[in-house]
Amino acid sequence: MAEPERYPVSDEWKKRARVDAGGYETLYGRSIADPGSFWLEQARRLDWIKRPEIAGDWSFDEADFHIEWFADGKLNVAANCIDRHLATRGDTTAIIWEPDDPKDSVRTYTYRELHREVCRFANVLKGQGVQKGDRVTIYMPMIPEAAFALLACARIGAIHSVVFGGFSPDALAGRIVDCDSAYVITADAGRRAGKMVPLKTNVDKAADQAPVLKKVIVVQATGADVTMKDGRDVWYHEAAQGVGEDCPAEAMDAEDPLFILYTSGSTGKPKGVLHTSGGYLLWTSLTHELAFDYREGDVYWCAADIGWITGHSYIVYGPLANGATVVMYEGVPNWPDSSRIWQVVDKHQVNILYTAPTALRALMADGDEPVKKTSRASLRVLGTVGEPINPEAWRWYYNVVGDGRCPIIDTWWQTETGGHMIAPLPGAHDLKPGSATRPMPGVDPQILDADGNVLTGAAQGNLVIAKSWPGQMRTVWNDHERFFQTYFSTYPGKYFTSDGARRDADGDYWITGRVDDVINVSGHRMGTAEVESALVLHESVAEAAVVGRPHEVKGQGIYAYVTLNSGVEASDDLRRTLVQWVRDEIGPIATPEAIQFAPSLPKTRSGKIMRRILRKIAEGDTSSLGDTSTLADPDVVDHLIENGVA
Ligand code: 6R9
Repeated sequence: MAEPERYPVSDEWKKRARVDAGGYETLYGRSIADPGSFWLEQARRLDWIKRPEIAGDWSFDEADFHIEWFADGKLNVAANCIDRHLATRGDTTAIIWEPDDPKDSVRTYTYRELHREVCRFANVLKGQGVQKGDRVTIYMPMIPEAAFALLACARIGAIHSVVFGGFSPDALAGRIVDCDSAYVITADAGRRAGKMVPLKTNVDKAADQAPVLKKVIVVQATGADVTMKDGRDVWYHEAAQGVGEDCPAEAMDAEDPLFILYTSGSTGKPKGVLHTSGGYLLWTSLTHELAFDYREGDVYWCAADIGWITGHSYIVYGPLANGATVVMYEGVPNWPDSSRIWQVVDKHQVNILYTAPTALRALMADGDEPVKKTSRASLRVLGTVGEPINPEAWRWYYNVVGDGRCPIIDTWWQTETGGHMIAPLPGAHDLKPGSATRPMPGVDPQILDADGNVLTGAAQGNLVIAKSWPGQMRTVWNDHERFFQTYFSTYPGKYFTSDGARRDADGDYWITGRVDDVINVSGHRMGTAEVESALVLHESVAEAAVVGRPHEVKGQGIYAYVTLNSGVEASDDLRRTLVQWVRDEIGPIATPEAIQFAPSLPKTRSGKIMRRILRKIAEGDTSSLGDTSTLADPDVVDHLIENGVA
């Protein structure tokens, strides 16, 4: 293989690096050789009510399966993100909120103001009956109140479950019911790219399927007309009148739950990933500082949505724990025009920008001019997350956006990992477009072959993590057995990531993508099984099989094979109906790119759908279908090839 393109650490970065190449080796070496003392020392970066004396206590073995970090410690996550900064940074800006429409006003909150807002929000929640340990569903647009809501839950020890505002009422209802959440926090509506998202109306529809729901707290964000149900719905601004501006922070055990976040897997309905308090906060705070070389006074912008793990860990918890000034953006990168994101960078003098390859590819398609007409001189570090970044997008980010000055920090991690797992540290690692390079302290990645043999040196295979780390998820809500089965049964004693990876001769990691039936659409995880279940719910559909196929901007698009019930006529109308049906069932992110009607699907004699073949046909690559002799009816394949959707 040709020597990969390499971008060595610049002289300037060698000088300014917080952790240089040698420093990384020392740090990483200690974290692996002596994790106990390493992590107890790291734990000092947090403010503990009771400082822990034990670090990790865990076993991935079935007989003794348990994961705990800092279990004897007590802290409050919100107090770590707010109160402890008041003495030194009370007047520092915590949140700069940039509205969807550039003509609307920016809102800013200092740490002192954030304290007041979060305390009031917490008191409103208490006033509505929320108690420690209760689940609170948050279905919000990207407005400051969304961050207040998360932190208010953390302050009183309630467990938040954020549901992305783009999910449908059905998807929302499923998530409310799964974690028995009696409370929903929402807004009248949200704004995105000049359009209104009817959040409250969606909650009303979800409520019909979620009898457990008792109270809906509604933030007035747009003035949109909504109906309020007596006894159930409460306006936030009314409930907040007269509540106290101080609310004591609950002393939580390090292992008390902080939040649940639903994510797609290869089978079944979405899993409620549970993160706890101490280890998660330590992990997000440490990785935010290391990966982005975060410095006091930096303006930091993570352009994700709070509905995803990236928003939890790197808009709210990590940066606020570090006392950062965080830009929170309501809109999308390319509205009103494709210069918007760079204009926001200039407007707020952003130093660190963190976004997704899919956004970069969409912007890249509009050329360099919208970028070049802005200054971007404030930028120092550029991060990326969500999917493998293709070298073209990487180079564009580096050369055009960063003018060749800013290291690209390609961060590989998952909802399950809480924070960054593999990423270069600016100033420590040479960069290679498409490589996430090196593990974070304490992360012990291994590449395994299908039989579970550990491969050494340059190798390609399945990526596992051999040791626990503080930010690891602790369970699947209400289904600890599923937690073990999903992540620890494939390769006993190891956490299986479901990603494939390659390690090159320098020891740098390259993530090759999911090896399970999860599709990555615009950096968002979508289970093929979820889309299939939505399709077969339609009265015309007998059977469905969904695969991913490469998409220029989204990374992957959803391609669905649909077998209709007998007597139902295939038509373009029905195709449109089914696309809309899936959007209504799950949400716009699950929109199928293509639907191919198939009289039958290729199956093995035991009835298993041969997805490998379906993937190839969807990609239009029919020259190498491999062995089709095990199919029950090999003729099916010819029909599918002839009728493939371009
Ligand atoms: C943080 C987040 C996780 C999946 C993960 C992998 C893919 C994320 C990546 C990446 C290559 C990167 N992924 N970051 N692949 N390079 N830098 O995205 O969490 O939504 O749970 O998705 O995303 O396939 O397994 P989540």
